[in-house]
Amino acid sequence: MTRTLTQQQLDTLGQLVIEIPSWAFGNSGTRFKVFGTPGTPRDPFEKLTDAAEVHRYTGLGQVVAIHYPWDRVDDYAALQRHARDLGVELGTVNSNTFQDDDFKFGSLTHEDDALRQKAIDHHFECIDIMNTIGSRDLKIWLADGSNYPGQADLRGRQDRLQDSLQQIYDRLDDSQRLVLEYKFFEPAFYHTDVPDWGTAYAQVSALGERAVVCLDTGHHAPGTNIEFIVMQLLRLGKLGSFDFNSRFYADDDLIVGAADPYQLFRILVEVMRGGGWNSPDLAFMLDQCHNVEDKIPGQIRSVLNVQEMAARALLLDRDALGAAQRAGDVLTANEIFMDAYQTDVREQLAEWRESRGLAANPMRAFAESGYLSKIAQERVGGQQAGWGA
Ligand code: AOS
Ligand code: ZN
Ligand code: ZN
Repeated sequence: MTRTLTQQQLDTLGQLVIEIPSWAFGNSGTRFKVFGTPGTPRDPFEKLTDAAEVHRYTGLGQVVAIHYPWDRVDDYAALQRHARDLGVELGTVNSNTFQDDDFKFGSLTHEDDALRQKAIDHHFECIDIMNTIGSRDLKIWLADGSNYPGQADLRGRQDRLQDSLQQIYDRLDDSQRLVLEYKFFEPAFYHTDVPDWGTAYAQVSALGERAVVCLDTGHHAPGTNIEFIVMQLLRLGKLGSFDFNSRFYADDDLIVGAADPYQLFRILVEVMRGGGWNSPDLAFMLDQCHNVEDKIPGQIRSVLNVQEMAARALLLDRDALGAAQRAGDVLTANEIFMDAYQTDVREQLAEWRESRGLAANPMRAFAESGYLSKIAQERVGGQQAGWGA
């Protein structure tokens, strides 16, 4: 069956905002090698200049998430002004307690009060930045955990985590949110202090209404039904944001929709079922690294993949699906679901883009713009994706 998006569905699609990570524009790699890319940004201002290219060609990527201290600058108001001059906006501030020797055995969970305070203070600094740039979300991902049974007191660490998060939460104002991201392994391999949505949910629920969970699609054991978790957190009013990416094996941080586009579709169906991308406030963030591909087109491909799957999720005939579900008609229900997933929306989206003054084919338009060779000539000595900060 051929299905096309209605004007109303296109309008809903037009409200999709994707938040792109500043760190996607720096060089990154694995523990084996970091390949440098000519033209890599030399500072956070240049990362924003590159991020704005994604928005220029797609009309998506209006918001850019920053990572502190990777994106350390003297003047955050100037960084926000620079973003706005480029037509984008700074968004989520991501904290970082995973690169400091002091936090080898934990940060917000640390046994040593002085070191735990240092980790809390780091988050206070992030909140100062948020206040300067007018950011809503403080996102916390912790590398805290242990490698060997017996190494750590699992329960004591949960208690200290709760106390640390409470202090951080209390520092936020009424318009700001604390977003806690979970991950079941890495860099710790025996236990992680926030391994799963249940732990994240328990921790944020104890804090208050403005504490929510971030679901990174690469942070689950193989075979996990991620869309079920999306549904449950939305149902509980506790899903605050996504870190979208795709993975084949571990936390691969590959282009969203590259490994398993059907999973992305299923997730977006639950987002629609839960109220859509703007209700409740849900940050559609990407958390990706481009190790071997060019970074700006890597991000353009990513936001287009999200948009395309969002369009297909909008095409799902919910009334017919509901009727088939109620009738116990398993195969018709599945057919209706697959019909939406298998609809090719690319041509319609290209026409729609053109009608909004955007390039029909953003990947090609960017490639033809010559931007990559321009920055390769202009910029020398780009930094890594923040690790050099
Ligand atoms: C780490 O695995 C997480 O996905 C975090 O979101 C982290 O802050 C981000 O990936 C940057 O390294
Ligand atoms: Zn993440
Ligand atoms: Zn991750």
